[in-house]
Amino acid sequence: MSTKDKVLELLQKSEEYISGEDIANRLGISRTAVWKAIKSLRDNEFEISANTNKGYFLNKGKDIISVYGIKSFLKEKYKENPIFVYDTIDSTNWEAKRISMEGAVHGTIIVSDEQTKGRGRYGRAFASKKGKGIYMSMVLKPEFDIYEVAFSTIISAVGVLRALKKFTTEKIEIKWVNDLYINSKKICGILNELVCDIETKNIDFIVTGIGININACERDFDDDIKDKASSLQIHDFVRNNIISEIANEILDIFENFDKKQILEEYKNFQMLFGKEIVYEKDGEEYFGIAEDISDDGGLIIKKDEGYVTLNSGEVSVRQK
Ligand code: BTX
Repeated sequence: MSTKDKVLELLQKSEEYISGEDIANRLGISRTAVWKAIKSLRDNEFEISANTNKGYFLNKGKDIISVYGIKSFLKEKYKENPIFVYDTIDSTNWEAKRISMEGAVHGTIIVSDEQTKGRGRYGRAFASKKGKGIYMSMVLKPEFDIYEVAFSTIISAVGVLRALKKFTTEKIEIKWVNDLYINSKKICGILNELVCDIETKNIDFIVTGIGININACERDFDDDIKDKASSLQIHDFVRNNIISEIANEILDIFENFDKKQILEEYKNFQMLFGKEIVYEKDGEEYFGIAEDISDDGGLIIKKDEGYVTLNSGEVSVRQK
């Protein structure tokens, strides 16, 4: 971790001014090194106030997503992971796939303040307005068997949920497969994409794309999603911190993969259990009660005539 990153980490975590001397002592560096780090951070658009008596204070209100900022909250073991930050981009998932084709490593993080072509599932769009959310993708290269790949979906939902719970006291639920909801409204969508070798059945890479509405309010959503979308509605936040926590959690799960525990957590936060739902199969609409999750992540639905398991597709609560 560079001196600049260490100084930024201290400033990000501090609620008040810290003197140059204090920073120097805590990091075991000279006052000149502190000053150089502050200058370099300011060159990178960080707004750092200086007061001759009190020292330095990072203006967190600006909430700029930055490589240094993300790095400062990453666990030590992930601090060298490549991070790419954009002001605007078509889609972070596209970018993740582009750089993966050129050899991006496991744990690479791509974030943008805005997406012009944010993608959802089945070719749908994901609204990604500037400054209103987090739009990030991670390149993952797990040593999974291709048949276990559905688990990446479960891991990402649990990882994001674990991270977001640190920033809100609201109850967050998972809507199968991996959307996150608060008060029955979607606050986060996750799009997992896979590139694999059909011949060898080897996974080349998975791209996990995560879109979270952070501080968007009703007027920030277009008419078509106003009624069904919401946000974390937090105001005192640092997106760099949230992004890092998500990456920390997802990478930790992959590192110590405990299938049983993750599945249990995934089940505990399901929103649809016990509810009558509508699902589609071969162009027909069906109904049933969402009851459980199978060992490979499918949704088990109870019907009058028995049980069916959905392994993919779209479900919604039946409106009567
Ligand atoms: P999805 O197809 O389930 O979600 C898209 C649907 O959700 C839309 O059809 C619309 O009804 C609704 N929707 C659109 N935008 C929003 C929003 N901001 N909040 C709530 N609901 C919305 C879910 O697909 C997966 C989305 C992944 C998005 C991330 S962002 C980073 C990465 N890059 C990228 O292009 N996609 C992923």
